[in-house]
Amino acid sequence: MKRRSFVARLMGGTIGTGILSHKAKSNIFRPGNKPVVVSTWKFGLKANDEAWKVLENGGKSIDAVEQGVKIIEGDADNMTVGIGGLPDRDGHVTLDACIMDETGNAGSVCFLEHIVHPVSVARKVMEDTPHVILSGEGALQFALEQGFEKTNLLTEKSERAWEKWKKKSEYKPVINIENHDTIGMVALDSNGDLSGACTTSGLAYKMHGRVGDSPIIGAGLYVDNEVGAATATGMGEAVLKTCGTFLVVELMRQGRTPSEACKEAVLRIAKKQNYSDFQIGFLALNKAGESGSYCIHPGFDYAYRDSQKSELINSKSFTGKK
Ligand code: SD4
Repeated sequence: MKRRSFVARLMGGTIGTGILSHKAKSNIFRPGNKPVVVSTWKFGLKANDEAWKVLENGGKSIDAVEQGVKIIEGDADNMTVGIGGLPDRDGHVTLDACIMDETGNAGSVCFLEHIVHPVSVARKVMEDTPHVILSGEGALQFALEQGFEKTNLLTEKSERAWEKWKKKSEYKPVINIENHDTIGMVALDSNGDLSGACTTSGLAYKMHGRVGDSPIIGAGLYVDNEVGAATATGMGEAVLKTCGTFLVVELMRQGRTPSEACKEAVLRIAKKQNYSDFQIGFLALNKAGESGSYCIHPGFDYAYRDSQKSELINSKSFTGKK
């Protein structure tokens, strides 16, 4: 983006031309609503509350998103993120997480066992290693070296669910049930900087070794501090094949609002893949603090918080035709 046109849009002006003027709203990048935090699904409300403690005190978005999603990772009653997550088909709870800051720096862990807060390990990968992704045994070794504790993540509740599943051993993720509930969070702080985090136990009863979209930069999460940030939830394979959140952010760069960008990314998936039996939800926040989402099937919602309100917003969907 040329500096002049970007600055013009920051000012709410209309100097930007060419591709940027396509569908551009003149105020899309007007610095306005900040701080603000959004996150996927209903449990995002309490994650946002935690993130808000950082944001309302003028803290950084990277700290806010880490603190926010950790609340869900540490909740053993929740069966889709962190401790208590449903295992793979062999009975292992394997976690995926990533984090990305306003400088474009990123860290990720995948196929990680025995650690309650993979997002914090991902942050250590980002800050203390020359790498972006550590996986499996190597990620665990790194976490233990960093002082994280080894914990049994398979709770009695998850083990009972797995034993029940094993009787039929059918791998058919149920829309909005077994393929939902990754927490993806993106935030804009009072300094105007964007960051994001995404963490999950992945699809229940996946093959051992399977890694989804959630720890992959550009798939489950992407942040570009000039433009906006996006996160994804749902069937990771479909998001991976379309570089989902990278696409959403690039569409915002071209002038789409967050909702329009999420919708276009869903349409790309729906055009190429048989979407009847899986859900995808995209959630985006732009540099102006405007948020939006879109999903394939009805049932996805996201949690919103700014200085005025905290609310759950029901997403428009492709098959719901709202
Ligand atoms: C995955 N995208 O592992 C994750 C699952 C998910 O809400 O988002 N569930 O494919």
